[in-house]
Amino acid sequence: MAKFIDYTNVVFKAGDGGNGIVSFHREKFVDKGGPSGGDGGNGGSIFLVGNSNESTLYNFKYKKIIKAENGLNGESAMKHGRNGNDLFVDVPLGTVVKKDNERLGEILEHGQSLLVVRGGRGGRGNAKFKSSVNTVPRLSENGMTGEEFTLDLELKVLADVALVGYPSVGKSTIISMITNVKPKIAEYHFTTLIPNIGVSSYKDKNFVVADIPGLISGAADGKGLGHEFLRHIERCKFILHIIDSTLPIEEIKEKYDSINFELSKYSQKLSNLEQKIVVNKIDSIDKDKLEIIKKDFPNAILVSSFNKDDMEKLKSLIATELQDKKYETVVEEKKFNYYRYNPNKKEIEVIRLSEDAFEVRGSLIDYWARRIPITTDQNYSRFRQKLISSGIFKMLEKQGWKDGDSIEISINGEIYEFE
Ligand SMILES: Nc1nc2c(ncn2[C@@H]2O[C@H](COP(=O)(O)OP(=O)(O)OP(=O)(O)O)[C@@H](O)[C@H]2O)c(=O)[nH]1
Ligand SMILES: [Mg+2]
Repeated sequence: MAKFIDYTNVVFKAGDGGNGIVSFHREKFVDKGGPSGGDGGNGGSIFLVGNSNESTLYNFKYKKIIKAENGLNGESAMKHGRNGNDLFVDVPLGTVVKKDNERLGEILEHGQSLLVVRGGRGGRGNAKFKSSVNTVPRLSENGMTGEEFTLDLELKVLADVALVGYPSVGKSTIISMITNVKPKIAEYHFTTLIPNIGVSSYKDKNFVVADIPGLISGAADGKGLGHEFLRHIERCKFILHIIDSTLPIEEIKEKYDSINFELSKYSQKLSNLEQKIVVNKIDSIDKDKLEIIKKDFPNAILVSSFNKDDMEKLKSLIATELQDKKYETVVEEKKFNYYRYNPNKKEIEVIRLSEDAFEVRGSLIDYWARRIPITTDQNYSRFRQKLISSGIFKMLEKQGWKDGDSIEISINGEIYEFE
């Protein structure tokens, strides 16, 4: 059986944009054609997509880097480079996506998608730079790097209702009777090691039921198994608290209280969650015991999980309870957009390295250094122009540089010489 993986981190790398190129029409007997360098393709972006057939994050246990395709470079004859394909990665419903502890979004529905990294924009080819003043443009742009983030994926199982209780009270038996899952059932404690999630239906309503491993006293502090899974049931709309009627009445009460204590100790949310009490195994107790239990738990529903009618009753109760309960969740979807630079002019920094060498830092400068390949004189002039309008030469003057003196500027680890 696949392990239940409910937390992982993965590197998502969107595709880089392809470069635009410089090229000119070349036809036989035609001396000089116009510019014909095509644009680079956009890099592929990555989306997470909710898939109700996935139940764990197991797929990401070994696959730690997920990459989308790069855009291809432009070609001559105005050929646009192919865009990198976007990548759609299936995740189970209930997957919460975080970056540096900030929540990017959450997948709640089958088919719902969340953009996690944006592909880099392709660069323009020289055909795009043709103008009345520059009919022979030797200008082009490189594609931008696609976004790359390490994201935390956290699965909070999305069940409508959770079966909660001590080990061996019959939780797995109940889920096997009311849903499509067939978990292991046995008399010994801790038969269930990872949650079982099943889909049930009553009349035309479908709902998802979770059976989590049995809880024991001390669960919230890590005793037994159930604590690991308590966070999953925080998302439920309500809890079915299952009680074993065959135990001595004092023990029943103690266990009932201790489960509630563990829930409240774990979180405010869990202790506030609405509960319905289900007293199970009534096939194995006598009338007197049944009466006592009825008195102690007047609002409980009394069932035997072996009895079909009882299980129908239970399903009907769940369906009624769920009628007007909705998940309270926030889904913040980023609007899809190829990665555009969003530079901050103010953050430019000029550091003097020596008499005639400076290091310049800042997102605007980095952007242009990456965007404009210094492969032609025109590209060089354009780059220089971008640096001038960014204001760095004024900043350099303040640091003692004189216009006309040659200067070495280091950007992104590359050295540029200007004079
Ligand atoms: N007599 C009787 N026995 C039941 C009933 N429901 C479950 N059992 C038995 O109780 C034992 C435990 O059942 P499980 O469904 O495995 O219990 P669980 O709550 O899932 O237990 P853990 O997974 O260990 O937490 C099994 O031997 C079941 O056959 C019932 O309604 N009546
Ligand atoms: Mg079980």
